[in-house]
Amino acid sequence: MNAEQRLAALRRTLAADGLPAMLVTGVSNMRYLTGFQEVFDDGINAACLVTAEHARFYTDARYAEAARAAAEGTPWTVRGESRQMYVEICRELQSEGVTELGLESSVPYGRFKFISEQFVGSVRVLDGTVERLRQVKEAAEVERIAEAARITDEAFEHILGFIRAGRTEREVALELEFWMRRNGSEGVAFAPIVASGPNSSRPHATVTDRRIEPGDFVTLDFGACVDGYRADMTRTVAVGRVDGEKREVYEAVLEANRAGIDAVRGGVLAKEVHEVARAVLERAGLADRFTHGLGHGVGLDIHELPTLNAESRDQLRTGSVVTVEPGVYLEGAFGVRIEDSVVVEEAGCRVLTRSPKGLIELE
Ligand SMILES: [Mn+2]
Repeated sequence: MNAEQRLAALRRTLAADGLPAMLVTGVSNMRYLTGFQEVFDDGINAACLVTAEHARFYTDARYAEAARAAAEGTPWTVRGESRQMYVEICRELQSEGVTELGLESSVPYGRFKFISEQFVGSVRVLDGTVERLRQVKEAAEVERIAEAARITDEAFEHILGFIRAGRTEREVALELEFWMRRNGSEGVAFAPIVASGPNSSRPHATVTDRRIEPGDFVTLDFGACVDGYRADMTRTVAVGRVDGEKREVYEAVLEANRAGIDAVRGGVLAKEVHEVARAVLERAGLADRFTHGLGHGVGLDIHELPTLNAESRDQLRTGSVVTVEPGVYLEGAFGVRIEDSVVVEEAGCRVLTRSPKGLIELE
């Protein structure tokens, strides 16, 4: 991880915006900027202050030792003693003569209010600044996502032998999670979705105790996580034989997934890729049942830039990792979604999730 390059890129952005300092508080943004390993957990209390001269990581005593170890050899200075982090931040900014500060809108309101009152100067909300830097991945970041995708593929192969009529969605989700964690995933990229039968018509169904029945589609949307980097994949499998309508919908979604992947390349507009996949479903008479965007960037967060949907103004950039995930949802009946994570390349893309996509009918 190259903390120097990432800091330099942020400083260029701040200089272009005429801003002398920025306080970064989003956990994934802090993780990205510092490159620290083995410091961040879900409950971390920390803030990164970046000025033209300084890069300071503020945290409390619970994280200070780990942060100091991680900061060795990086441009970051760790402040870990203060019981009142934001008092110290405001005092230091003032002593350095900083009169304008950029904040992320994700900063908790109580802290925003405190800074607004204590900081002697003006405060500006700068959203998406670090997120835009994160959009294009370094080779080492892509490697981690690829490794997460590899574990995800192996988990899929494993779970095919576990799914059968009579198992509950919760049992399948637990087995997926357990298998991934035992095989190198740190936690999971997100709580796995296991949606069976009529539940599969809900794109982000929550896991239930429903027992899988013969003739069901089961949608599995899940991913592993390696050094903070996530993979995202969805497969829909049949349990037993499925009828003609289910097959037709499955084939249409698969064709849309393949067409979307074929349309990904550096420089293309994200909305054009969405449209290519949507057009396939339109020809199948299913476009009105494709109710979400085609995909999203993935990395330290499961949903990040760029956004692939009809309204997006994003352009796909070489080095981004994005998902391609068309779905068709017939309320009360069933749904099908097929999703892959791909790296954008100059003339196309490289698919990281390699699990089979032809219709699988489990015994
Ligand atoms: Mn996704």
